[in-house]
Amino acid sequence: MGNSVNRPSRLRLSSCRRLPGRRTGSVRPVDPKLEECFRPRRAAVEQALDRYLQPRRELPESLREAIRYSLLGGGKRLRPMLVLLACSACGGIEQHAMPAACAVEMVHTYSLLHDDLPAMDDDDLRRGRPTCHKQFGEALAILAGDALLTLAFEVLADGCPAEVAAASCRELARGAGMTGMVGGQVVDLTWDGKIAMGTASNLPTLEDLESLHARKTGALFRASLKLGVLAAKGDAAMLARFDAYGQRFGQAFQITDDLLDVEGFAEQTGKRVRKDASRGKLTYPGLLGVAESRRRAVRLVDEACELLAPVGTAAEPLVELARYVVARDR
Ligand code: GRG
Repeated sequence: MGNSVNRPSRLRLSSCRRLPGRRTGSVRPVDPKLEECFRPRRAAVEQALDRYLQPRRELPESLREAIRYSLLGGGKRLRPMLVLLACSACGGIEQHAMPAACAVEMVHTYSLLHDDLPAMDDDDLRRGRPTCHKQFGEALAILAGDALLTLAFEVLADGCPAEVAAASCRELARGAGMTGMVGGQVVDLTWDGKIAMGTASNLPTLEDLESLHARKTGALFRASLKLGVLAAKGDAAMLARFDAYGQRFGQAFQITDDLLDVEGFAEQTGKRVRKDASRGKLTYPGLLGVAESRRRAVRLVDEACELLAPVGTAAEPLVELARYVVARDR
């Protein structure tokens, strides 16, 4: 990586606000000091993403425009944040994890871009702007997604030492692929009636819903944490600990996403709201009610934070990020 990227590798919450012990059971507003902690990392990710999209002679201009529109058009950058913070929590240098952070964001952006297509979720608003296919047409949106997915693996292969690159490509492929995000998406579209059901099936249960989201959104969060640990050359125990945190984080994120669809506003979320109920989609608030869904999300975040307690102060930003995820309004 070049020197132009900020180097927040040793930034700790000590430079923000220290956590007063362990709090449980409460959602609280996001501390503005937390933003101070995340801002330099987000800026570094934006710069690195931009650099990966610098003009290459062989790249058609229309494709470059569609990719830039989608990849650099906002987004919370949660997954890159998880990669970088997991790396530093394991004692690694965050800069070493930047290719992985960008690769995960590319895969995430591709998934949003394809998910918004008429054949899938059919959305016209994403990150507060018209979706890629609304702006550039379906063919280019599909191809921009394809290009982002493949670029992610090129970035990983080029940007990491061989052993780390191989392990990271494997984790990212598993998180994104048929047993991860793509598999979850297929189940979701099957429930939606957009993919034919193979065999007759009963009404989905809470267990089915959890299994769907574990794949559709959870697997990429878990991959993000594992990529961070791998970049720090963390051991198997670290991988398992951060993976367990990622599992709870992903579930809490999804429950909050469902709650935002019920309670949020498009101006904040940057995407259409109230669409789950109108489409008869199975959601956490639909199954459990709003209050129980919220309690569940908070409980999961508490568990996630407990899991990182043995890591100590190095994991404080991840604790804060988990708390943010259930308190967010977008
Ligand atoms: C097309 C293979 C394929 C998969 C699509 C991730 C996904 C699977 C679909 C997205 C549908 C959706 C809105 C799911 C809810 C959870 C989610 C991934 C929300 C968007 O993630 P954020 O909130 O988005 O991190 P930003 O824009 O902040 O990056």
